[in-house]
Amino acid sequence: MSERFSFTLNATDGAARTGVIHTPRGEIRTPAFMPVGTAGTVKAMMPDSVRATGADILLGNTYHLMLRPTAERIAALGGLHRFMNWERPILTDSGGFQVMSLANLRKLTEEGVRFSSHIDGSKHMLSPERSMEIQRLLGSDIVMCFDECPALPAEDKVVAESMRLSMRWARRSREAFGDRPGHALFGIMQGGVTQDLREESAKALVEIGFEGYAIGGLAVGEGQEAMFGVLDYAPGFLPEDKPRYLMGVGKPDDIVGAVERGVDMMDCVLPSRSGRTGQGWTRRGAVNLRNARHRDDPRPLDEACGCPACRNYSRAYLHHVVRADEIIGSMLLTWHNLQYYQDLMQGLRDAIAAGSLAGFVAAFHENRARGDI
Ligand code: PRF
Ligand code: ZN
Repeated sequence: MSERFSFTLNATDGAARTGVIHTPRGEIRTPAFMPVGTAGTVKAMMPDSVRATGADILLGNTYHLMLRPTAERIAALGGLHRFMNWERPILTDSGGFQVMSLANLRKLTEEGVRFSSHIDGSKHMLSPERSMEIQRLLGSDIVMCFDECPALPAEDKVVAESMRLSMRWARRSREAFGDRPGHALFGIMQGGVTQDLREESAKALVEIGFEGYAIGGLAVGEGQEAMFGVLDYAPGFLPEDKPRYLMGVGKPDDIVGAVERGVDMMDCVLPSRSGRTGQGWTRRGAVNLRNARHRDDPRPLDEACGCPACRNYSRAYLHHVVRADEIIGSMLLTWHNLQYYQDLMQGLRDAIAAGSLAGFVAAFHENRARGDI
């Protein structure tokens, strides 16, 4: 294993790319989907099971872990990897985005954000410097810059001011991160759905210099068409030889569209969260297992899936445990959904390597148009 962080691009097909991110904790095959492990756990999954679905990397959250159990406590116990028993790479988000959606009494200044905890009301502060310190204490392999993400729609002036603040914070993040071989710092592009602002943001980040670049500020209310509109040009503003990460995306068709446009990494709570509400994602689209039509159905959720939910149980059983609020319902559907997402990523990687992405994407959409079984 290489002791440094690097990215190898292996093949392209149109704007889409496939490659490998090398880290001292293992390789990340791209395009990669990162399951979300917000509070030191991918809810309803054991780490070995998450790995068994094909995940190379997890996402963790500065905001949640700083509040509970605290970054200092995790550091004293040997870091987040050991604490949660996941020895492979972890990417941590920087906290600003979660403060804005979860915390109370937020006060934003040039320095950073003061806020009170959504858990117990206690007062806290996050700044570029404090976020870098927390992500270092956690032992994160891929650290995200501290940024601000405005909700859309918003006025151009508001989006521009917010983006420029995020770029000043990106420089402070780079300086506070320092030199940490084997660990990477990713910049985050902002600028809403305005091309000039996206370009200005990309230039500012590239001038500072990062090991990878995220596209932030999307999937925040603009809709898929507008998001794809930005993804038609935004990846092209970023260096070809560095990974590109689209933050907080998305549904399977968002993922396919983003990969077609040159995105290498993504994360989303959707497969795990919707698994806990009885929703299963399959090649034929979303299936609600609560629906009475599954009550007597002996067939698996998805014939083509190798996960334990599909190998060992009927739709009738899944319907029963979901309706009865049994914990195994959340466990099985989360596993299935994460398996479906990782199988989709493997399909995309293989298709890009074979130069057959267009055919793969056409089949993906045809299957979904046919509907569930
Ligand atoms: N910034 C950060 N985290 C994020 C986002 C962002 O813009 C998004 C937007 N989809 C999700 N998570 N730091
Ligand atoms: Zn399955």
